[in-house]
Amino acid sequence: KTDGGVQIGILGAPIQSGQRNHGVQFGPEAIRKAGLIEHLDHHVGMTIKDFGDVEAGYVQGHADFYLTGKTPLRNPTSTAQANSKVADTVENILKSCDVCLTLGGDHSTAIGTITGHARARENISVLWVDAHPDLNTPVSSPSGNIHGMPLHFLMHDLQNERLSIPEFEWVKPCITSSNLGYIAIRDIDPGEIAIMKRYNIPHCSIREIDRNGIAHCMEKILDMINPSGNRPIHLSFDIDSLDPSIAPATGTRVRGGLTYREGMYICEEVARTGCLSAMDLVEVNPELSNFREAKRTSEVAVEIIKHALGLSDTYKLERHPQQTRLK
Ligand code: 5AB
Ligand code: MN
Ligand code: MN
Ligand code: MN
Repeated sequence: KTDGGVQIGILGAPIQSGQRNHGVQFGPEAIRKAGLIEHLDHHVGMTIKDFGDVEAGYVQGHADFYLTGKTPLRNPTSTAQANSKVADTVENILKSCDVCLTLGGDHSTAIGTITGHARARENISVLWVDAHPDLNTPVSSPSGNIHGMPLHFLMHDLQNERLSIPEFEWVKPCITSSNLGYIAIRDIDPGEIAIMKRYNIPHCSIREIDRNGIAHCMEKILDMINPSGNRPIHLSFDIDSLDPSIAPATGTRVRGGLTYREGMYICEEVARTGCLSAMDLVEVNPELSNFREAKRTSEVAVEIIKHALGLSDTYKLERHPQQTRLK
């Protein structure tokens, strides 16, 4: 580790097996092509190290996991194997870097990134920015898609809902309902609502943002998941949290999302905590829209990342002079 300030490690996780749209595996490439590295490089007090892409090794036709009377779980083997590599790589990156940024890929990637983060740092908190809570169990899932289930694998409270799915044995619970917080959720399945209520999971739905404003919501949610302000924060940003008019190139668009500024404000407030230690930017699928919309979505993804890393001009303008670093 050099003393050149904050070290940011970047990893691509071109995982697609957690859902059924072709193209999300090109997310890392699209975000890089939109100029990610160029935008992050050459900032005083920040060093960038690109670790390339994890070998996702998608095997088409890997057996689904059948459940009686239910939609089968899709591609569990590919998803588990790729995520195991993501977990090892994130853990390793965090040995030499202050922050690990992972580019998805679908949101099943968070199984790997959060596991790796929790192995490398104690007491992490997760801020989940998404239209969806991604808290389904294989039984509650309406789709069988693992990108809608990553958190049920990881939460201590939900371990009794886990099925013994081959290849997932390495995934150990590492978060509880008091260190997970949601913001921008608006498309929530019945099983997810039940779990959120049962375990009192902190959240600010899009409706609460309508009512109280983004500034109040960010204050509330950060206070709940990081009360003494010293926990390493894992920011898991699903691009579908943003309104589809801003980020159209994604697989599960839900109307009525975050405005551009609300999305950026969330990230600026995370930067302001000085606690960001891992970030996922997931679900950019450049094949689900025309070229211009895909390019626009990737450019917004780059902006989201810049804001979370404290590189927005609006944040710099109000920042205290000695706060030149993330941590
Ligand atoms: B995403 C849905 N809840 O489980 C399900 O994009 C959608 O990572 C999940 O948030 C969306 O299939 C997963 C209906
Ligand atoms: Mn998601
Ligand atoms: Mn989503
Ligand atoms: Mn989605």
